[in-house]
Order: sequence, then C-alpha cells, then structure tokens
Amino acid sequence: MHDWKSILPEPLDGILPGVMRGSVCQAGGSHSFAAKSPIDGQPTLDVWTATADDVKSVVEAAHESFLSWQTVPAPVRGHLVREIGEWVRANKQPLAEIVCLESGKIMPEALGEIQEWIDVCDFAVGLSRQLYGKTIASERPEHFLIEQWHPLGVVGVISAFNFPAAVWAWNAMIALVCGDTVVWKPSEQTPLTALACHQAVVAATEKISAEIGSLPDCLSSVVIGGADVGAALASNPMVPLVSATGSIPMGRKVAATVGSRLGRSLLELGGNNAMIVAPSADLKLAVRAIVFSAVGTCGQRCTSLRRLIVHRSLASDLIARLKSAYATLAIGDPRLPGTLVGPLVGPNSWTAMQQAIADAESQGGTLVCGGKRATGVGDGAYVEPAIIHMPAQTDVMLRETFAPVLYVVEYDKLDEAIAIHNDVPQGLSSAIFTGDAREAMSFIGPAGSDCGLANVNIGTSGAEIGGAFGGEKQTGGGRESGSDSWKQYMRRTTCTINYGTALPLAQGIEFG
Ligand code: UN1
Repeated sequence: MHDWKSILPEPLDGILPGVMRGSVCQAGGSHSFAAKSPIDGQPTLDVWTATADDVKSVVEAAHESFLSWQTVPAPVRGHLVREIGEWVRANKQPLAEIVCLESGKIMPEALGEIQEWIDVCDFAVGLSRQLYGKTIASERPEHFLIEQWHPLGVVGVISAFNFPAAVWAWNAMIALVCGDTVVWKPSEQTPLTALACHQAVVAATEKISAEIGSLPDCLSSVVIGGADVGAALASNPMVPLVSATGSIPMGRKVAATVGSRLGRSLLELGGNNAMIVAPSADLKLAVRAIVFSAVGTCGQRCTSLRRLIVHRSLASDLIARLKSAYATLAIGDPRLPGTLVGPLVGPNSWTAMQQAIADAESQGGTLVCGGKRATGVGDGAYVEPAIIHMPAQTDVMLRETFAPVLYVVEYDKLDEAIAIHNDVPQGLSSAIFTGDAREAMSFIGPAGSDCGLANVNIGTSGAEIGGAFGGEKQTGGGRESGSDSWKQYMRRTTCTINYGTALPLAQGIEFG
C-alpha cells in the first residue's frame, strides 16, 4: 500500500479540516468525528464538521469566484480540468486506497471508480470546446435567432458513500468547464475521500494559476457534515442547482427544499434494477454479468442487480449455475488481492439485509444460498450474498435493499416479463439477455424497459461515463455525466437579432 495519508490536506490541531474553501483549510464547527472504516469497524482519521454558517460563507465565496470564472473562456476552463485529470492519473493508487478504506469496495473497483474520474476529465476537456448552441430560422426577414449557453452559478453537490469520488467528479468536472463553481457535501462516511479529491483541484488550480495568471480562489469547496449541512446547501438561494445522489427519502427532502425556492435539482436516487433472461440467452455470459451486477460493491451500487426475471424453461439451470458461482466468491478484506466481496458499509445494512430475507421468506420465497454472516474475516459487516427464489414479484421486491440480495422470479411470455420489470417505483438500470433481435429491440423500445439505462447482453451496473446517467420515476429523473447532461449546469438564452432597417413584429402583428 502507498502512503495515502500524504495526499490529504494538513491537519489543523491534529484534526483534518471540515471546510475546504478553495485552497484554504478551515476547522469548521465545534466538534470533530472519525468515520468508521467498513473494513474493520475502526475509526479512520479525525475530521472537523462544518456548520450551517460555514456553508453560508463558503457559498458566498463560491459565488464571488463564479462572477469571474464565468468570463474565463470555456477552453481555458478545460485546461484546468485537464490538469486535474493529470493529477488524478498520477495519484490513482492512493486515491483508490482511500476509497477502499472508507467505502469498503474492493481495490479493483476502487481503481475503476478513480478511472471514471479520469475519463470524465477527458470528456469535460473535449466538451469545453463543444458547448454548442443552435442557430434557428427566424420567421422575420433580416433577423437572426440563436441559442447560447452561459454558466449557471454555484452548483451544490451532495454525494453518497458508495461512489465517494466518481459522483462528485461527474458533476464537478462538467460544472467547472461549464463555468460554474462547486460546493460539495460528501457522505459523512467518506470525508477523507472528499478531502483527497479536493487536493486535485487545489494542485491543478495552483499550477494553472502559475501558467496563465491567477484563477479565482473558490472554484471548488468541500463542507463536511450531516443532514444539517446538506439542508443549508439545498436552501441557499445562491445555489441555482443542487445535484443530489442518495436515498429516495433524502432526495424528497432536497427536491422539496430546492423546489420551494424554485431552484433546480438534479436527482439520482435509488434503483431497483432487473435483468430479463430469455430462452435464447448465452447463459455463460449471463452468469458473469449477473454475478458482477448483483455482488459487485457488495450489492451497494445504485445500479446493482436486485431482480432476475428468468424464462421458466431456464430457471432451474440458471439458478444452479448461479449457486455454484456464488459458492466460489472470495469474501473478505477488500484491500487484499483476490477478494471479490468486501463488507457492507455498516451494521444497519446487515440488519436491512436480514429483514429483506425474512420478509422474502414470509412472502413465499426460498433461500437458494447465502444470507449469513461470513465468518473468519474480521470485524466488519461481511456477508454471504444471497439468492432467493420467489413465487412472484411480492412487496419485498418493490423496495431497494442496499445489500447483495438477488430475487429470482419466472416468466412465460416477454410481455409478462416486461410488465414485472416495470412494476416497481424506481427506474434506474435494466438489462435483457437474449439472442433474439426482436426481443432486444422490444426491450429497449418505447413499450419496453421504463428505466434511464436499458442494456442488452450486459449487466445493470458499470455504466460508462460517456452516456447520460440517471433514471426515471422515484430515481428522480436527473441525468449526470456524459451526452448532453452538461446543459443542466448552464442557462440558455435565446437571442433574436434584427440586422435590418425595419421592425417587423413576430406572428405578423400590426401595431399602430
Ligand atoms: C451509483 O451507484 O451511484 O454504473 C453510481 C455504475 C457506475 C456508477 C454507479 N458507473 O455502476
């Protein structure tokens, strides 16, 4: 292991800062805390927490910086993001180690998360020269109608423990090239990751300032704390956009607070992702995809596979293959090579997993395998991923349990499978395994999957950054990362320019 502590900011009185206002560390509020690592339940390093007043002053400083950042040409803003990407490339290993320590995900997945950050930097740099508006045909002679995209303001980012770096990066790297400044409230579980990520912005800002003259101080800031800190960010009228990732109850609160002041919110909330396995599926590929999607990150991705809808003719074969694959899973310390399943984030997740299994059994389900506490692997919440064969899609399957529990139901006709698939409150990710082009196209067509992500012959998790990421229904409707998600971080102006000598009115109106 590297010395990951070396990429954290200097402690203040032995405690890490709770507020990073640009490059300035501040203690923040009156108390400090240390998150517990899911790996062994032991506290990590002490960090100060921010208060609502800290959030207010950080947002004011971010707004001040926005006023000059918005006028910096977008390709120059891209230059900063390129430099951030270079720093992340150079520090990929220690960054991944901190992600692993705080979230409990295995090292290959932690490295993959940092790779998403590098990828989104590359994407954002290209985007910095492609923030295109349209030219529109005017109905009037000698008139010119165009659309422009301008920077929006301070973007608030609220992120969850399971992707403690990438989700901020999807938002922040795009927001920065769009000319916005960012204030980030990370999960209380992952403050060290946030402080380490922030060092990338500090280092890149220093380097680019030395090259091209000083950049504004507070392009990106971090405020560490709990729900009160999130609420202070969501309610601040100087924050035109709040992007929040996490649970549905959290998203409801953020949406209500931001909505009450008519701000914009971008929500990426829970998923309840399913895969249909059709008779023509390549079962070897399907098994690999199912195991990675259901068990990866210990079932704690928004995109994790939770429901398997299998054609009745394959069910017993597929379940048997999954049972054997699950029996070989290496469960244990996520830092060790070879481990595939790390711990749950904490004891509450274990309670939720047990409750889900008990509910499923009381609703007619049969436990195929797993569901027990894994033994001999340390003090974290290490569990055996579970598969439960259900007689039908019952209530327990309508809720997202953030743990590796996979429910299996059977179907006879594709229409029935799609109906089961869509009959849940959430709508993030989905997949079908089939060799039949008609089935595949029906699934991704308008009457198919109602999710934001619809995949064919791959699993539900592990989306690339180039596409727009997010989902429908209670998932919140937001889209982050690639494609044209950038438009949410900007404001649009429609400009009509008259270059003639007359003043014709639109709609042919004669006035006087
Ligand atoms: C999340 O769980 O919040 O598609 C994000 C994936 C990852 C992102 C997951 N690229 O699984």
